[in-house]
This record gives sequence, structure tokens and C-alpha cells, in this order.
Amino acid sequence: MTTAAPAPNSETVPTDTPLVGIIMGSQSDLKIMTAAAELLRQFGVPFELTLVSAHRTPHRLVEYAENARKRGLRVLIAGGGGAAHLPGMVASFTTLPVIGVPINSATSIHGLDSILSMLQMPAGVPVATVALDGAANAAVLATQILALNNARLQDALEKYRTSLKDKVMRTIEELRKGGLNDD
Ligand code: RP5
Repeated sequence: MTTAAPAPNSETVPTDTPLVGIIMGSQSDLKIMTAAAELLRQFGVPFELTLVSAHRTPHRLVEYAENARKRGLRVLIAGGGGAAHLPGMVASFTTLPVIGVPINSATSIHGLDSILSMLQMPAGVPVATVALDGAANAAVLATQILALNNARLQDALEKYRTSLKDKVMRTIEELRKGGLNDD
């Protein structure tokens, strides 16, 4: 009887192996989805970014989703607008966590179409849907998943949270100096 090798985790996979796959339905989604790439780069999470369209390249979708785990990917971030079927269909071909980013695309009815397409998944095949155009939060969530067994990423997330707090505190201080807040 052969014993299957243990699945690599975020600490055993070589650091140059992408752990997060960022995919999106169209080049028009790039302007939103680059926020996820920028944040993952800031956290030091290896990622890849490419286009996979549920409707225009359906066979590529199947191939990407079915091979994602064996290529070393651990979390998928999928963005789409309009009839945003990409995250849901990807989730149906893999048991990796899939984070969906509904996009307010030019063709959409203010993004409500994307949100509803992505959100209402059937029981058993979830997509963790973030806010409309919420690519940055998708990157934070992906990093939180990877940080479950990675102390360096936990540290990076703590520092990020501190930077958010510091920004608020700086603004409060500026308001105080300007006489607009006398807390
Ligand atoms: C979706 O349709 C894409 O994710 C995009 O948000 C939207 C519009 O695509 P384009 O017509 O701009 O390529 O599949």
C-alpha cells in the first residue's frame, strides 16, 4: 500500500511557488483586482495573476481549477462582473477555499448582478464573497487563511492592522490640532 505524501502547507511549499491564484473574467477587471496583488506583495505572499473566463474560456476554467491544488496553490481569489459565474464554477471543481470579488463592471447594473451571482451558492459549494470591488479584503482574507500555520504572515497581518489603526489616530490628531475635535 502506498502512503500519499502529506499536502504541503504554506510553510513547506518553496516561497517562490504561488500560494494564491488571482483570477478574473476579463482584462476590464484588472483595475479592481490589482489591489489584491498589491496587498499580497506587501504581505510577502507568493501569488499568480491571470485571466480565466467562465463564459469565454470555459475549458481553461476547468483546467485551472482542477490543477490548482497540485500546482501548490492554497487559496483562490476570483473576480468577476455581470453574470459573475467564475468563482462559483471554480469552487465546483476544487476544494481549495475560493474567495469571490464581485465587480461593478461597466456592463453591470451597478454591481448588484455580480453580488447576487456570486453570493447565492448552493449548500456544500461555498464562495467567500467580499464586498463589491473588495479585492483588498480578498487578499487580507487569503493571507489570514495562510497565516493559520505561518508565523511570519501572522506578524505581517498584525503590522497591517496596526498601520490601519495608526492612520485613524493620525487623522484624529490632525482634527484635534485643527480645533475640529476637542476630545
Ligand atoms: C465578466 O463580464 C467580467 O468579469 C467582466 O467584469 C464583465 C465584462 O467583461 P468585458 O466585456 O469588459 O470583457 O465576465
